[in-house]
Amino acid sequence: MTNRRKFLQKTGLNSLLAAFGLSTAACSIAGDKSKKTLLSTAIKTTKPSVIATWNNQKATAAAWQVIAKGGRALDAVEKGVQVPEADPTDQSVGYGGRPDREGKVTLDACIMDENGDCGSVCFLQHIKHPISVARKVMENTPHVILSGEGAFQFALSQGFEKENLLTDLSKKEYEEWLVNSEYKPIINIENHDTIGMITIDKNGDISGACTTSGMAYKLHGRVGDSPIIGAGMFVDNEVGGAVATGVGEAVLKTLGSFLVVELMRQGKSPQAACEEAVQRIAKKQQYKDIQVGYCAINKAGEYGGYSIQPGFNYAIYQDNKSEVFDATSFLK
Ligand code: SD4
Repeated sequence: MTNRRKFLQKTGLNSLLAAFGLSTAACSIAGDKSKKTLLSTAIKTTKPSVIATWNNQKATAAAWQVIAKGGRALDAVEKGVQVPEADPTDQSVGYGGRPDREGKVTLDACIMDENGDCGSVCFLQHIKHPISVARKVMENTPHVILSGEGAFQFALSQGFEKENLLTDLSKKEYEEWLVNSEYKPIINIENHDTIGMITIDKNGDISGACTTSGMAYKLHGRVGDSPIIGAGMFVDNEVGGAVATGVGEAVLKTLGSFLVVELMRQGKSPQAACEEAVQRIAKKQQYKDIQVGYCAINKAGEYGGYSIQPGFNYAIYQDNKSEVFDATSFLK
C-alpha cells in the first residue's frame, strides 16, 4: 500500500514536472515539503504569453497589451479575439463571417478562466461579439451554454445590440455559392482564421477563448467544435491550454483540446500532445480531405502546433515579441 502510494506520488509529480518542462533528474523527491518547493519553482518559470490559431497577430497584440500591463488573462483573451470578431475582412469570425446555406451568419464562441469556469454561445445571430456574450453566460448565469434565439435574447438583455453581420462581400460570395450549392470545405481556405486563443498572465493564470462563424455554408442550426468546452478550446490552470481549428466535426469526435491538455498533464510537451491528438483523428476518421490544426501552450510558456495538412500556422506573443510559426503536419 505504502509502495503504491509512493509510486502514485512519484508518477503524479513526474507528470507535473514534465508539464512545466522540468525533470526529476534535477530535483529530489523527498515528500510533501519538497513538492511544494518544486511547484512554486515551476510557477515562477511561468512566462506571460499569448498563443492563437492562424496568423492572428493583431489579436495576439491586443491580448498582449492587457497582460503586459498586469491585466488578467481572461480580459486579455476577450480583448484579443474581439479584434477578428469586429473585422469585416475576416470571413471566418463575427462581423463579415460567411453565412450558412440559408444566408444567415450564425456564430459560436466560448471562454474559460483560470478557475475552470466557462461560458459559451452557439448558433447565435446578429451579435458582433459572441465572445463577450459567452463571458456574460459564464459570469451572470448559472449555466455554461446558451444557444440560438435564447442566446440572442440573453445578449439583448445584457445590453448587446442587434446588428446585421452579413457584409456585401460575404453576401456576394454566398450568392455565387448558391449556383451549385456544393458543400465542400476547401482546406485552409474556406474556414481560415477562426480564432482560438490562450493567454497566461503575470500571475501565471491561464484563460482561453474561441470564436467563429463556423464552416461556411453549413446546415442552418449546425454547431461546431468552437463553442464546446474541451473540443474547440480547453484550459487547465495547473497545466496549460489548447485550441483547435478546422473541421469541427473531427475535433468534436475526439474532444481534441481536452485531449491535448490531458496529454500535457501526463507529461507530453505541447508539440507532442498536439501531434498525438491529430494522430487520434487520423486513426479513427477519414482525414485525407480535411484540415484540423491544434496549438497549445503549457504553464511554463512552452508551445507547439500540429495539423493534419500543411498550411496551418499559429501566432505567439512572448517576451515582447510577436511571431508566427508554421505548424508541422501529419500529411506532408
Ligand atoms: C468549425 N472549427 O465551425 C470551426 C471552423 C474553423 O478555422 O475552425 N475554421 O468547425
